[in-house]
Amino acid sequence: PVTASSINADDDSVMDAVQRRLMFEDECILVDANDAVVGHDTKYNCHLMEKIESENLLHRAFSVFLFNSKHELLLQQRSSTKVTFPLVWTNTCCSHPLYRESELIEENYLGVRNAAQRKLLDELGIPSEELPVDEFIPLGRILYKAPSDGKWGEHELDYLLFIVRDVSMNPNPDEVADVKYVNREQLRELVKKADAGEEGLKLSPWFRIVVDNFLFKWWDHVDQGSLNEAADMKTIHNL
Ligand code: DMA
Ligand code: MN
Repeated sequence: PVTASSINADDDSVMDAVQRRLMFEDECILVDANDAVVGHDTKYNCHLMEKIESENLLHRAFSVFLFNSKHELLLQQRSSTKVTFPLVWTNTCCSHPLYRESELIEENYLGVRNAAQRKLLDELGIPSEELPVDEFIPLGRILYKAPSDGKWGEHELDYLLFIVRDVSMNPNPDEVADVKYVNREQLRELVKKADAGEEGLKLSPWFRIVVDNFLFKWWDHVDQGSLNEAADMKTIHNL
């Protein structure tokens, strides 16, 4: 569908001011395919498809999957002002650990956990006290590339973090258009609708990769309280 964002996807002058600031302020961590840090670059450069291809830029990211005590998964719809993947439905929260000391810590995945705590506050208004960093359970890493609209896209090494907690929320409209908790059946329905192109419903490519490859089996571990057994932080899944 032709949307304001797809028409304007290549024109920086119409980029939302909040998102533009983040594009230049956020300094992403560049990694190689084994997740070794090789440098850093702006969020802007890291998401330009042309640079991704010509310089083989790959950056570190994280995706949080938050479940409540009923073991429903919290989804968000990205705001219309996001530069990449506006208005798509996706997992609870995604972003990038930044090139700063607190988010580069590799021991116990503390850097990505710190970044997750920061962005869950920023995007969803979840108080950090409600999300102790040691409760994020890293389950795996995926490497993927996905074009968005126009000149933009993703090429990420993405840490998948699960957390089971009842939280309070106050979504930030600059980041989030809508939120909802879903059970397995409701998620399956959503995937069906997205596949059928119903109601203009779209899912993010990285969420879809996780749904198709890992989510339902890891959901069983949420139910069984055995997430630690599901974790495999050695493999980087190239998907
Ligand atoms: C980037 O998410 C991370 C993944 C896993 C796609 P994002 O575009 O929501 O990042 P940010 O919230 O920093 O704009
Ligand atoms: Mn990214």
